Amino acid sequence: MKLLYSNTSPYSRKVRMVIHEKGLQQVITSVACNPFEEVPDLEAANPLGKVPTLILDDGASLYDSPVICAYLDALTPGRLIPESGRERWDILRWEALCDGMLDATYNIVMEQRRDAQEQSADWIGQWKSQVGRSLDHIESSIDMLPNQVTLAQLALGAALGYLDFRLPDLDWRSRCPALAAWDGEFSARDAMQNTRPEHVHWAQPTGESTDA
Ligand SMILES: N[C@@H](CCC(=O)N[C@@H](CS)C(=O)NCC(=O)O)C(=O)O
Repeated sequence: MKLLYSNTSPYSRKVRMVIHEKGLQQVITSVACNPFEEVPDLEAANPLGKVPTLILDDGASLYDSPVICAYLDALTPGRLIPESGRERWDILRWEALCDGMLDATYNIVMEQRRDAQEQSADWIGQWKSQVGRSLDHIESSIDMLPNQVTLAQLALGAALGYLDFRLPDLDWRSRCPALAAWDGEFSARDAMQNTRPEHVHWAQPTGESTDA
């Protein structure tokens, strides 16, 4: 299998964390690419041209990140997503919440890259409210996470890591001390340490950073 990913993409990070937790590194070749450039392999595999995209051994492809995570999880025993019952829906809801917080953060990052006069303060305000409400909700329900590691914790780690990486001024730790304590411990995990985003500078004619 081949994973098309970007080092700075938080959705890719969640998938790469699943690969680590499930011990699938040997069966997946990870290929870094910049989805904001023309990448024929990526566009052929995923008409949306987004990372992460997983290409299976028979040439079929899977996207987006929740689909890839569920597929990889089902490959081996020791599930990150419970197979049935209420627990399954709880974990998928956690993933949806963390991914939604990521969507809002990503939108802010992209909007703030536009020329100042083209940016919408209304939209940025709306996305910041979504992030703030999500953080408050997670802060008050962090004790509801299961004791064993599931996809919920991986999605949360990826979302908080992206806030640190792209919006450090938001200072979510001051707002959410319980979450900060949780993150302090969880960040030490191999899956988090081995997937940390780095400032990648793809060759751009303008010299601007256009990675996620
Ligand atoms: N819902 C998708 C979101 C994927 C996504 O937006 N990826 C970004 C990088 S973080 C991307 O490839 N953007 C390129 C584009 O929008 O053209 C998922 O969960 O995989």
